[in-house]
Amino acid sequence: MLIRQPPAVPSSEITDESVYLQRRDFLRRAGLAGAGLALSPSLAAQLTALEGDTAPLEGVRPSPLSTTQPPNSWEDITTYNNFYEFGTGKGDPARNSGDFRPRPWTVQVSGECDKPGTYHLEDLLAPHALEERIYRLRCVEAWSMVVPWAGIPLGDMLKRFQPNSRAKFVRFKTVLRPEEMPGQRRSILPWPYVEGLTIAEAMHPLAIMAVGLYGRLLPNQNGAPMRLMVPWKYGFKNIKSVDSIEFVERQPISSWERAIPSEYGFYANVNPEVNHPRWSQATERPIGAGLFADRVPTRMFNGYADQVAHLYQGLDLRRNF
Ligand SMILES: Nc1nc2c(c(=O)[nH]1)N[C@H]1C(S)=C(S)[C@@H](COP(=O)(O)O)O[C@H]1N2
Ligand SMILES: [Mo]
Repeated sequence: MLIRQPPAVPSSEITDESVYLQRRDFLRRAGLAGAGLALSPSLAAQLTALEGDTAPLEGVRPSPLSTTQPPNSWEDITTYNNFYEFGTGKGDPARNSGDFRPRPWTVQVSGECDKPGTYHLEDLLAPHALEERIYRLRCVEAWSMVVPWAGIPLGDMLKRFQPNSRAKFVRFKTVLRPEEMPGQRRSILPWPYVEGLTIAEAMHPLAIMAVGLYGRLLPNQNGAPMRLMVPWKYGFKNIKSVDSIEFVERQPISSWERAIPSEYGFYANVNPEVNHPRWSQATERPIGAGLFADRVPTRMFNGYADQVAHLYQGLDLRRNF
């Protein structure tokens, strides 16, 4: 039985989920949600210097963009994963990612922008406040979870690279390290994993780069040290362990589109009316609800339609799936 409880943290420091949730509710009731604690340089250093994959983070502020739905457990979120670089089984990423080294970490920024370069992760994060974003996650395989991420708005990070007028899309890439990622030694997918967004999607306030989970550093199996989280799209858009950000003029081709173009489109917005060629997308199975729990209806844009539908006005979402 695999329990991924944080290693090497004194038990006095371990924030158990219920305490964590109480503290969050307290902060919300106390109206501290808007108190903008900027990410301190020490915290920025912490993010890259700490050994161990789940050290606690400080100064994570609640966000009004979070759902009030109860999050899944740490156990669910860290042992039921898709991260094919570590194998295709749901338990493989937790089991096989122990040798992955997410610190120190650099990100290559290139393409249509005025500030390209190689950036240390701590420098990318330092100017920003870490926010908690509790989001629904809907996998294209028709299961779902609710996850309390910690991260920064993607748009705020991207603006600092000063994209120019030719930057119509952003292309993200996962690190290529077959020596640390056993799945990359087999041709399960075209490696490295690539994903993309339109600039308008990337600048949307709901889109974040997550660096934490449950107030702790992101575990390897969830995409350490930094992964995308765009909650109105199917899970596979949320590329993990990002080491490259490229501003491009043409729509990038994602790994899933390249592998199976008839099944996976570029947009991949959650849409209960457009079925996967091999299964219905009308309902989903909430993870953690128990073996005999009912499936629940899937919502347009995963329930975020009020915030994001305007991005797709005039686009035929059946053809552009
Ligand atoms: N690099 C990479 N990113 C990835 C994947 C992957 O296999 N490789 N799987 C995707 C899929 S299908 C899903 S559902 C989510 C799962 O994120 P989680 O394991 O943190 O819940 O990650 C996405 N990001
Ligand atoms: Mo997924």
